Amino acid sequence: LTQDELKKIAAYKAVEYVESGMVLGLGTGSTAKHAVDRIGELLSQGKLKNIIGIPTSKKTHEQAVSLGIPLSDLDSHPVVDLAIDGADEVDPHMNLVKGRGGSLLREKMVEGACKKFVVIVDETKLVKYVGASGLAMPVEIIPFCWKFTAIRLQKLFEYAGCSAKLRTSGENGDPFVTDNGNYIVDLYFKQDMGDLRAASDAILQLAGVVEHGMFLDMATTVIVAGELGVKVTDK
Ligand code: DER
Repeated sequence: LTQDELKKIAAYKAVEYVESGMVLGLGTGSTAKHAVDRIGELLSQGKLKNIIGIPTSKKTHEQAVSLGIPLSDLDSHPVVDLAIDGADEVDPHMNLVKGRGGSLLREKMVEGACKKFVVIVDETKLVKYVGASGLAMPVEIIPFCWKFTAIRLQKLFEYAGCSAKLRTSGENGDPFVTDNGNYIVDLYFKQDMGDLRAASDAILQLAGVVEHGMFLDMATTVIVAGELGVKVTDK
């Protein structure tokens, strides 16, 4: 099975939790895309009715519009019944790294407002500890004096061998700009950060930081699709 086929299997399994009448958080990324497609399909077949989608990015908003999924926002629906979204890393405590697609802020707002948050991943996303993949742990920051903020983030995690890099988009090397008009500094770790809650608090205390990509104690269910089958873990 290809990685994308595994993503699709996890996504379809998650959509089994969707009931008619729900307000749904619609995730962002290549795995969540399959879940949104599936919801659109069930709606068009009349197997799901009266769904309201709360998209976690402009990209997902466009996908949902093209599928005819009725959409709204957190102002109109401050409580969301269920969110389905992917993740870049899942640790053994169901802590996540998200945001490698750049949508972490709206994802965290929507998923923080959910009664249930179902995470869908293929098995390559499982890690021993957050940051262990050596891939980015994103931090959304305001553009003003981004270098000042990036250096302070790097210093914060010197003990974990952290390096901070401004995310650029395209070949011209311009800074990547999020849906919210902010920049992203990607943090790369060589060792375990240790106490993630303390790390989260330290990041958010830096003036100029908007949000980070660690989703701690937020997932209620994790669905992992692997070569040997699908594994569902509840909090
Ligand atoms: O950017 C994000 O938060 C995405 O949900 C990411 O975490 C997972 O993206 P993928 O499903 O394309 O791997």
